[in-house]
Amino acid sequence: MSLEKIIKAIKENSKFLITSHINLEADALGSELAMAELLKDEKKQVVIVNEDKVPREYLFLPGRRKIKQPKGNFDFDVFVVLDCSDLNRCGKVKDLITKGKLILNIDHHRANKRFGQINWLEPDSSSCCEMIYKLYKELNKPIKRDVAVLLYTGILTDTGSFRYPNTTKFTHRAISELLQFKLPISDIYYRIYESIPYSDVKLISQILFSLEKDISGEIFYLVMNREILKKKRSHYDLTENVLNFARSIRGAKLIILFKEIHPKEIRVNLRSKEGFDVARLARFFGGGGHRTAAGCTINKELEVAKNLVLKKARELLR
Ligand SMILES: [Mn+2]
Repeated sequence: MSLEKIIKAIKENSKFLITSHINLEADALGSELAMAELLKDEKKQVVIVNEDKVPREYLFLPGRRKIKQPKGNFDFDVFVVLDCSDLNRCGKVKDLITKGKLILNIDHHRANKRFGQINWLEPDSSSCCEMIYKLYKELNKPIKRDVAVLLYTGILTDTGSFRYPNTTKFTHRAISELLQFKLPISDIYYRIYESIPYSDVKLISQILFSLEKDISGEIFYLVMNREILKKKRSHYDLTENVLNFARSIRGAKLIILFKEIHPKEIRVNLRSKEGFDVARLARFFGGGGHRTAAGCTINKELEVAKNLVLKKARELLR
């Protein structure tokens, strides 16, 4: 089993570099930091390297100060990639891999590209943090309070606060154990979801103003154009916010956000409700993701990209 192979690789090696995907969020950070603690407990040498800085809303995560950026040399034998479906999603950190390094790929994305020598993939796990929790259990390692905060936060965000279908009885059992520490759950929620800068709330209102209903009546879409993106000052993720809001529309099966990154580079974010598989739609345009959350990039003008995606979406919805 691949989990056993991961454990073997941990036991047999001594220097580890941990990384995750760009656009850092709680599951990436939580699993990196919890994994680092586990390896340190095994008396290993560990460094976490990310291309991105830790976003403001996650500055409360214990241990985040130790995270480095990909500058200079790092001494390691094993390259541990967490919560990352594709090695390219590691950004510049990928360039640190040299010949002879062992790559461990630990992930829960269904479309994972199996880029590691050892691939421990659990598409039915709610989050990578849930997998790291399993690793602690498998190694019989006690979970300390700081690690509980990390794992809780990653599971919280990847399950959409325990409401997505990836939430299982195993998830709740894990959470129940983590909550033995009386974690500051309200404070964690507040820091992540209720600390939006005023200027971003104004931008959200502009994006929501663009909301349209497709002729199918089941597809709703929004546009974040150049004008809005240029006004963006903070690192707060508007995408998640507007998509979550649009998901709450009665009768919505598919939500699409078109982001005009450049005049001919349109990032398309997809969310679904009631079973529509958005990963399939994303793959058609060279992207990927989960059944309920996926994305792709189309190198065409906004209106062209919009029409292409909507046409294909209607086709798949039928
Ligand atoms: Mn994740």
